[in-house]
Amino acid sequence: MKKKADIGLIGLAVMGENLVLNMESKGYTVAVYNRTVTKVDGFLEGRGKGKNFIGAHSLEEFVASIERPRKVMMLVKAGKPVDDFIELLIPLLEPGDIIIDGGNSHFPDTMRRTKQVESKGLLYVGTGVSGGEEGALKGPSMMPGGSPEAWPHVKEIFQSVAAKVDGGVPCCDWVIINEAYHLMKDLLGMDAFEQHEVFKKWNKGVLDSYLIEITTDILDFKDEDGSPLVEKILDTAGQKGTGKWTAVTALDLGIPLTLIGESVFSRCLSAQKNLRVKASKTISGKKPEFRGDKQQFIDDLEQALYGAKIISYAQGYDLMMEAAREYGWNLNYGGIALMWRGGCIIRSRFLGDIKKAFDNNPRLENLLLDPFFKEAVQSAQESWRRVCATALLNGIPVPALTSALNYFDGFRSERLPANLLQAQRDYFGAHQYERVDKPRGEFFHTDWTGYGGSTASTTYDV
Ligand code: 2AM
Repeated sequence: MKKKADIGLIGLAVMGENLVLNMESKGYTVAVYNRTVTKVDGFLEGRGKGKNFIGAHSLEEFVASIERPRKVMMLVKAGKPVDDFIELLIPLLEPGDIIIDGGNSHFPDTMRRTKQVESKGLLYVGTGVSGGEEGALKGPSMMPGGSPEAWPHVKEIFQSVAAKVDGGVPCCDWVIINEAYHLMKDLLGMDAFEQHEVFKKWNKGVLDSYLIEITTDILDFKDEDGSPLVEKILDTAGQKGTGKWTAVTALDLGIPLTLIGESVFSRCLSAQKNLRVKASKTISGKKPEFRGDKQQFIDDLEQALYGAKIISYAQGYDLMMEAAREYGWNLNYGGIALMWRGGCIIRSRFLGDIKKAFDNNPRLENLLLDPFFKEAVQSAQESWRRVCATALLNGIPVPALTSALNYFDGFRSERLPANLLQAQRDYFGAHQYERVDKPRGEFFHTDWTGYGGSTASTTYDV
């Protein structure tokens, strides 16, 4: 065993344990520490036995066991525990040492911590580690940011543990898939095993992706009595907060990230189980009744999912571009797509097409303006409209599919009815408006009622 560790990791929970095993398997010696110190011993006697780990029972011992410049990675609960460990580490570390946060921290926290840690002469990296337990062990998608000077020091370790693919938003795909499942189940009357066959086929086409793949497996998974396990799972979704953070950021930046917003709200509605049970007994509505060609509808669904998925990426990139402008980030958009191609739960064949779009036009303003994606959405739209219309007529909620289609129709409209909105705002609040026949930036106020006066309030943007 080497005398000192190449990297240290704090937080031996599921992700931490799997990530250090991954690092060790790539030839690195890893120092490990955990708040509850007994977990360190448990790990060294269990999955870490006989391997190149240095277990520490105090932070002092932990820091002293790492080669300089030290790389100290935390995989602890997001929020206060991260700040607490930073406070404890700062006095123990020396200039040039690097603190790395691998938890799912909210990016404004990472920006704040980068400043704080850099002011002490240390470097900071915040990195998303996606791919769940299996990803951490076999190769996660890693999405680092923070002090640029830290990158050369962590690059080798990160790239060797990260997922490899030939040739890095996230919960929206999931919801669209759930809506397809809902339609097949309640409108077409298909059981989970029949649906499994459809998903299996979809995974060989344009929808080929990790989430379609795991859905295929889930639908075929039998409970002890031989029936599909999925039908026995309570329909109340949990969330860890990343979807909500993304939607809140979009609201702060004024970007129409409607799919992720709808996805988060759909989960909230699903969580109101008791209320829904009560409502379902008292409110009557349309009962699903399918008339038509079942196979045609399934083919339409595939196209609807594809169209909505393109919209969700177009919206996600729109948000990243605005955040980059707002915070002065220099993002490599094609590279981001490639980073997500392995390990990450949003990995899909499709990400290679996004990379191509940015290679063809590095200044692409929106994915929907790229010829490949424009074509794909245009050819999906007939099917997609039929699916949404049929779902609405049959009373089956499809918030993600429809909000994506609404966004698409809004995005391709030269003129939206916001002119009336501006008139109303000027009428009730003297908020002023711009005119189609005058240059942008010139504002007008009208005395709509004849007794309103001519004082206009100041204008503001979202
Ligand atoms: P524990 O084993 O001592 O609970 C995931 O929960 C990881 O974050 C675990 O390693 C856990 O340590 C750590 N963790 C959770 N809350 C923490 C806190 N308030 N301070 C320090 N570590 C914490």
